[in-house]
Amino acid sequence: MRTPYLLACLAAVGTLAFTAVRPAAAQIDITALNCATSATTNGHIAWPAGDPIWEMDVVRPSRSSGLDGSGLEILNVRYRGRLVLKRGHVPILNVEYVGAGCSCFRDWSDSETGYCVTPRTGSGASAVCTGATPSSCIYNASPGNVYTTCERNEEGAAGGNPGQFTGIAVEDFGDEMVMTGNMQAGWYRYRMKWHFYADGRIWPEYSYSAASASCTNQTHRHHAYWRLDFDIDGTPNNDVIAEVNPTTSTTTTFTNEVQRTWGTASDGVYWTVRDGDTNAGFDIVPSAVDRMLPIDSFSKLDAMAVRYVAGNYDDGSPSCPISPNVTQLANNETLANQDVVFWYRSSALHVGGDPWECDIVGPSLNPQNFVTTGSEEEGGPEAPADGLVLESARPNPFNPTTSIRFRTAEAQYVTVKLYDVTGREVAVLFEGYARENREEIVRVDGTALPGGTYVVRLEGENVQGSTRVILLK
Ligand SMILES: [Cu+2]
Repeated sequence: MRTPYLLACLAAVGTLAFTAVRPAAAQIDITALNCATSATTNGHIAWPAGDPIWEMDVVRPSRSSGLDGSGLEILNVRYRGRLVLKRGHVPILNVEYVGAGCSCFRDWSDSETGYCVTPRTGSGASAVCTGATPSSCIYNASPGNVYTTCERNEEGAAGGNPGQFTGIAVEDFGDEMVMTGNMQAGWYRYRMKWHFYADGRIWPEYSYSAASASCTNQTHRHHAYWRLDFDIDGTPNNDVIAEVNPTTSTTTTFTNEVQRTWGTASDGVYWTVRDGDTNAGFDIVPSAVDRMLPIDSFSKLDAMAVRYVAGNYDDGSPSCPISPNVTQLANNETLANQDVVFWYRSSALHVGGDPWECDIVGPSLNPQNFVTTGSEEEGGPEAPADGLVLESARPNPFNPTTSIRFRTAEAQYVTVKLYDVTGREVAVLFEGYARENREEIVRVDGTALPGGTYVVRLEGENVQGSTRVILLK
């Protein structure tokens, strides 16, 4: 049985499934650029240029709000002209050590470190940026040129700053616009990205990497707390947050402030935020890696629905763990007809002895009920094939692995294969029974493949689709 709700989901997400790749020319408008150290916002970004799907004000990490900064901060985010987020950022960032001697640290997110945004030669420890370092605090980089400590670590190099650029890099990948900030706190290098897709999805991404030190070589847990101040459709006092458990078919609307956990991973718990008038909003879906670390006495919560209080961006604590004062944010006040804020924890387990690992986390924000008319779609994404949501790979470009999510409206047998540009089949990525409207994740492992563009093609009994991935080596 498909419910109207699920149909609405498919309609909203489906428009993004088969987006035409836009030309690689500069398609991002950067205006109101203000790099002064007194600036409260550093610039306005519109993408694609001319007829933007996404618009927002951005703040570089060194200017970000909160006690310890909050990373690459976005303000006044509009999707197809409609306000969705008043503010998005990460005001709380903790590291928790499993072994003795290092305990835990509250890290800061307002110290930027250099990275590469221009073409580079070599890789890993020998990677070198070529050309002059852009002087602007917001730079429109050619897609694929953003190279931070995370990528460097993944290529086996020890920590270090791979370039001199600080500030915000923006890239246009055709069906996706990505903004990047790169930060440093002690031994750690934190990369924060916002991915905005033509189909309305948002992927807030956090990546944890490090330099080698006695503590970073111990097993530890990273916890970033996203603060998402939704003001869907510009009416701040009528957004509604709910929790959905698809396994028990339960939807719980939060009438009062609350701290929550996603519970058993197989339950697939996620959260929704909707405008009380238009019902437009987002599903906030944890990624599998986010779910790897359940809450404990240190991390406290997976999600939290609270009332907006001006300037109240964190738990008021300069040190770890999460202050008991965080409960003052969620102390059972009513959420009815209030401006609501959603908090979400993205965490990663960083296993000792592998300090060069870069752990990439973050939920998926999937748009719902942003009904688009035919005229709005002209020149935009192609119409979706019936009954299939095939998302773009993330990350993309990638090295060495990436993943792609899909759902079919009806249960059916599905194969997903990887082809090279000549059409030669390279790998079978998925072969099996896809359940009715349940997300499946397909992994692409490029370890043994040459760099280049590949096509991922899905064939079902009554659906088909494809998406492109770029392996950078
Ligand atoms: Cu780590």
